[in-house]
Amino acid sequence: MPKVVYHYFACKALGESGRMLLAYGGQDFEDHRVLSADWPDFKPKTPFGQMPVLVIDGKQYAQSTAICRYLGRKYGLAGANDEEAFEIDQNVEFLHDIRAKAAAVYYEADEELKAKKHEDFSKNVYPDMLKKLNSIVEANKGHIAAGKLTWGDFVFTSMFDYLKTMLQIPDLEVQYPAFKKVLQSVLTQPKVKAFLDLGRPYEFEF
Ligand SMILES: N[C@@H](CCC(=O)N[C@@H](CS)C(=O)NCC(=O)O)C(=O)O
Repeated sequence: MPKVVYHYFACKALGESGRMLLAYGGQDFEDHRVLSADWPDFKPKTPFGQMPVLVIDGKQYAQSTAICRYLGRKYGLAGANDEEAFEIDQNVEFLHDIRAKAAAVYYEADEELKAKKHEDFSKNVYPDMLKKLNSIVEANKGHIAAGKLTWGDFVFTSMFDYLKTMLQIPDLEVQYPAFKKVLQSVLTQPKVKAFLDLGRPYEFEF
């Protein structure tokens, strides 16, 4: 087995997916949770000044989607053919589109503008996107793509709390019960569950 180290903040967001995929694949790995106080020193040592970073036998790889796609391929979670793989990519890109829209509002520094944008997006942007995502999940029997468990489900599960915070919709899974199925499909995987049951601490809520 290769020697694997995974660097990410002590939170879920864009990085828990990689941890859960490594656990799913039964890969022994060093789960290095970088505390925010240590980040300024660590940042210049990463390929793009961001995390997650996956290190395999001493070689660093970055970009969360590329990491998840790679691990998905390795562990049989990347679709049965090019078209299924394409569909996973497509729907994961859509998840990131939702995340990016909501993050642009959430991180707006001007509080007045932030409130205005939130009101606008909550009326004119989020409902359509979330309804579309809900239809995708329903059509895929509780999954992000391909009608079965794929690495896309791990991406969704990892970023779910982050998404709820950015969208400012704390009951997102109540409004869209199909989303719970995606979460369950990942969180009930025995090796993922065993890994999460280790109870490694988080520094941030999402
Ligand atoms: N496109 C990159 C974005 C990674 C990213 O935004 N990472 C954030 C944490 S979620 C980060 O490292 N932030 C610290 C910084 O930019 O200094 C990916 O998907 O991996």
